[in-house]
Amino acid sequence: MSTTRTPVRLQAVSAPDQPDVTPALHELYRGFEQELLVPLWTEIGDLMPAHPRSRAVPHLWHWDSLLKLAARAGELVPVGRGGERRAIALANPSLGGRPFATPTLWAAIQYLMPGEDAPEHRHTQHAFRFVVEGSGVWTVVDGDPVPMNRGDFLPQAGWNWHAHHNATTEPMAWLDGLDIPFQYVTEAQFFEYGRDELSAAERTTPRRSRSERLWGHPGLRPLTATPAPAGDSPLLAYKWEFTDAALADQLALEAEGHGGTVEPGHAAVRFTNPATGGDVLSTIRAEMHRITRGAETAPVRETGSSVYQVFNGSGTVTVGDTTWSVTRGDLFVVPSWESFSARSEAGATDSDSGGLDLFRFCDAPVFEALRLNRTRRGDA
Ligand code: 1HN
Repeated sequence: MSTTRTPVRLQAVSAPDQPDVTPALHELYRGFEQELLVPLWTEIGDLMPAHPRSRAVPHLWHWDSLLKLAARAGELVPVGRGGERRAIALANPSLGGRPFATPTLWAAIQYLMPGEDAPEHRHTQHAFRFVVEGSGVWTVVDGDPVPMNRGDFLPQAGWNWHAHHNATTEPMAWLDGLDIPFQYVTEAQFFEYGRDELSAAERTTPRRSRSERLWGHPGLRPLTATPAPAGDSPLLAYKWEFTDAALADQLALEAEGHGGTVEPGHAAVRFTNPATGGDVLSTIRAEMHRITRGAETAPVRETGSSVYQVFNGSGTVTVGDTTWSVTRGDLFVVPSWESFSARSEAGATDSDSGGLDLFRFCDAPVFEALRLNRTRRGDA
């Protein structure tokens, strides 16, 4: 492997706490450069900021623009071995053109044409699919075909074999979230190709996957001889009907005076591992929030970054100093320690829930495991 040596460049500066810039000081700094040394006193402000200053910026992508480009890619670019997936990633404008929505999270629109197959492979990166519209694709995870329909959340833990198969006559698009940028800095990634063709049994299209039949019963842990895999969720799909009912029940309880919501007019659920109650993936947290028409959430800052997708309804969201109007499918990024709030309003798209439904994923499990998580509620 060839290595390129990045020169160290140091600038002697005059500052109240620094010695005068003399020829001797210049010579000391040239000595540091030659030996590839950097003194702390020139770097400390950047290395140890008083609070997080994300390299990422808040940004919004409109779903209708993404969908048009993905559909055009469907006409022009085949899917197959090598490229593996027709996935088009959100590139945060301040992350150097890399396909990184935030410093830790990948988010992409994936598009599969009628009858197409995305070939089997596996990787250490943890992933999920979230379906904002459409149906007709089955994702096959370790041989288990799992249907994907609007509102469904499908975790895809690292190192499982997976392929996708569009069994219908319509194209389908969905959101992919992965921890690719995080794993990139860990330098612990592995990837393998699987089989080129799925078996006939794997190309069937059952209404429920085997994983849902075993693990998808609320509060009931199967006493199965098949042990739950360590860590990641054994449940491969969280169907919209259950998510929707949970949110509707929270708001109904609140209306009846029995609490249940996060704050007035704001219901929320987290997708969890039914075997442990913990996060659905070891590096990614996923949640669905419902804000009733006219309600507004209190601003919250958190360490770690999030990506949101509007699932239902319209409204405005404020990230740091920026406020956007958003509608179904739109995606936006909340960088670390930027405050976030959302308001539900009548807008361009009808809402089947009567409010603003926001799907959110974030890197909180990593921050919690490392005890780097911090939250601040309110305007401060
Ligand atoms: C991948 O395997 C999928 O399986 C989606 O659908 C996006 C982005 C980079 C690398 C692998 C998928 C991906 C990916």
